Amino acid sequence: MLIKLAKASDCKESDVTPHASYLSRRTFLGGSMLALAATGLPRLAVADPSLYADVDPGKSPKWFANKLPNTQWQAVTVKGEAITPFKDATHYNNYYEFGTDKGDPAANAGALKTEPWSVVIDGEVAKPGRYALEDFMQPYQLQERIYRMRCVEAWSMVIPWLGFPLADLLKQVQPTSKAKYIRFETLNDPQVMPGQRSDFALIQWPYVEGLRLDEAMHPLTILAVGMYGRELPNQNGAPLRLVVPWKYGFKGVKSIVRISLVSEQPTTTWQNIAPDEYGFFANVNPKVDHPRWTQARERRLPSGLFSPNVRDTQMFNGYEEEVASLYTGMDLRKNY
Ligand SMILES: Nc1nc2c(c(=O)[nH]1)N[C@H]1C(S)=C(S)[C@@H](COP(=O)(O)O)O[C@H]1N2
Ligand SMILES: [Mo]
Repeated sequence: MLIKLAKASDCKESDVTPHASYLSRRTFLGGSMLALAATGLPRLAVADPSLYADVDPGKSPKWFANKLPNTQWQAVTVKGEAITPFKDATHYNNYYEFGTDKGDPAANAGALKTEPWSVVIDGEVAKPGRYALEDFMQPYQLQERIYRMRCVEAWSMVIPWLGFPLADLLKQVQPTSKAKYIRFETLNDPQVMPGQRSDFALIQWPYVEGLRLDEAMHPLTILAVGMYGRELPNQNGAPLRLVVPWKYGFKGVKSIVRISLVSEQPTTTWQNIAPDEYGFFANVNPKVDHPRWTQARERRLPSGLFSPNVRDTQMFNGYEEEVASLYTGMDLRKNY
């Protein structure tokens, strides 16, 4: 039996999640798109890589293992949609710093050293600073969020992330009244990132992305450090990446080294390259086509020649109920 969950926007978040409240907190996650398996089914250890087929458990750092939600839980998923196999999620990637072919990030990102790692918080905040990743993560317990991910190129996946709400970080660092947007930067290191050395010179590194502050505060917006019950593989943006499930995948900036609160809308990487094709908002919208292809449908991975696995794209990637109110009165055709 499946139980429908409350809307994500019904959730009231507290800064830190004690283990005991983890299960009850899951209930806000769902909206119409998540379902909670009822009691009676076998209970599984949370965020256990063995839950997912063919997962290489990796060797997560100690701080990571200590943050796994260790309460017994019941499986939560995107209702009626299978989780994408780990192999596809880790071998069909966009991470142009490591090359533009889908297999390049898996082949090249192994050279990225994610320990030690530090994150700078600056701009319009009461508490700026530079943090070692484990200190940065100290206040947060990891939550598992199983989200659809829709790339602007019209393919999609369903990925079980491990992360925490970006809103919780913002509560810690305290944006000033001048902060209207948040800006993220990926590591810039041509020595380990062959894509930054190549003649794909259209991109001005580092990769930059941003959100309006209310989008950043939305309970569905998370910073992820893991997926499939383990730490993020490098090609997926280790050790820290943004996940905004109602937006095209390019908003999900990888390997973050800097988070800035700013008063003006930041210029973002893809907007800078082709402003008529990639907007700042980049909300998934089947009614607003890309100038060169339709956005009405998507290929859900795994997708092959004989079973392309094509499905209709949903408004706001299926999270309309939760996020539509962020855009009331906005022309989504102009603000693509
Ligand atoms: N730094 C950086 N972040 C990035 C990209 C990139 O090229 N560089 N590609 C984006 C795009 S287009 C997508 S679809 C997602 C892909 O995430 P995945 O490879 O984990 O599926 O990462 C996004 N984040
Ligand atoms: Mo993408």
